Amino acid sequence: EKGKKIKVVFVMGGPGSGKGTQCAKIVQQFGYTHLSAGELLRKEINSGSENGTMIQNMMNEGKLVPSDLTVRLILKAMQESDNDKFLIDGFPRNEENLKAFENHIKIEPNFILFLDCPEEEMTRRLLSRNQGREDDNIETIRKRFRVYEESTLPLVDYFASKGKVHKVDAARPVEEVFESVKTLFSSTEE
Ligand code: UP5
Ligand code: MG
Repeated sequence: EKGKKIKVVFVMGGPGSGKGTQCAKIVQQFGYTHLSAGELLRKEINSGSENGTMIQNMMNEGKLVPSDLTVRLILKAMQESDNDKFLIDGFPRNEENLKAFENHIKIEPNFILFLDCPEEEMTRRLLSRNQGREDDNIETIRKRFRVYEESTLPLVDYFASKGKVHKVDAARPVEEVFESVKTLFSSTEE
């Protein structure tokens, strides 16, 4: 609805930290619209878009696709929704992503949900996921972790310096993680 204040939460965390899993539960309980940048990119590949091959190649190398492309997909999905609150999952992943987002939309995230999980546990989860994701092989997983460490974690630190980060211990079972997530989201509903 026009004029209504839009609420955005960035959901950040490493590959396999449980971003998608927790977002699905937040949607059920709190009525957000879930936009996973990775899912939007995978849909773009499957739609036979002219960018499909490029996106697929970058994902298979664990690399980040050009910011403008990802931002365009996110904005389009936001515009197609009537909702006024969004979980943006797996984005931004580096400073350039954030700049591109800010250039297109004058919205500050309300806060960042940061799912903190050790690599060992994330590796275990990704290798046993079995959902046919081409990037769930040990070579690509290692590359995804490297990009996460080099580009995404510094961005989490940046948001933390602005007091925007709510860190949750994501190494626990799904329901336990969600208990913490639930407490956080309950405290931010007005
Ligand atoms: N699982 C979940 N929670 C669990 C728990 N608490 N205990 C035990 N098991 C748990 O979970 C992963 C697996 O673990 C599942 O089997 C789940 O059941 C289990 P999931 O919720 O899927 O974790 P998630 O953090 O969403 O992992 P995902 O693999 O999606 O994270 P990535 O960040 O790697 O993937 P994404 O799709 O976001 O990005 C993929 C690629 O797209 C990137 O590598 C990059 O190449 C590209 N990309 C961009 O270029 N730009 C972007 O902005 C975004 C993506
Ligand atoms: Mg995911």
